[in-house]
Amino acid sequence: MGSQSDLRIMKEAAEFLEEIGIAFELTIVSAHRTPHRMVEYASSARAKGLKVIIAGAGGAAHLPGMIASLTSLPVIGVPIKSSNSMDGWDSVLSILQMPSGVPVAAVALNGAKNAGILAAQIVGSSDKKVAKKIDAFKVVMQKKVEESYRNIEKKGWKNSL
Ligand code: RP5
Repeated sequence: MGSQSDLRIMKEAAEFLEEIGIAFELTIVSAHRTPHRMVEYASSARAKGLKVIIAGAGGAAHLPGMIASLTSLPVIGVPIKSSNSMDGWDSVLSILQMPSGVPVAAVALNGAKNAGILAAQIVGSSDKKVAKKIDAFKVVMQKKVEESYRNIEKKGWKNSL
């Protein structure tokens, strides 16, 4: 993430990866304030054993795109509504509108949990154990929705229109 101030959002990705048992590292790498560290981090990421990079940044969010320009690992970008964001669109568009040849998988504004899930799915595409855990997560999610609509149906509101 680009700043300590992004942690309140980015911790949702970390929490998901922790829950599902995927090893990860969480750190601060700023495209604008520590550009040399960003180059070093991105260019050594694959050799270090990383499989996916989740990069979260707000405002003029250049971090995900710049990281993607420096590595062949998949990069997931999390646009963050930060103190320097106008309304969040600045960050969304900075991450979404990448030039041809340098893709970043952009999730929703503040969508760090989805970034964690997508990263796990990328790892799971070649790791059966991880894939099984994601399948189990989806079943839990489905059951929660089923419980919600059953509760609504119990009230007799199902066909009230
Ligand atoms: C971006 O600027 C960071 O990713 C953060 O979202 C935003 C504001 O940073 P701080 O001024 O809070 O450190 O580069």
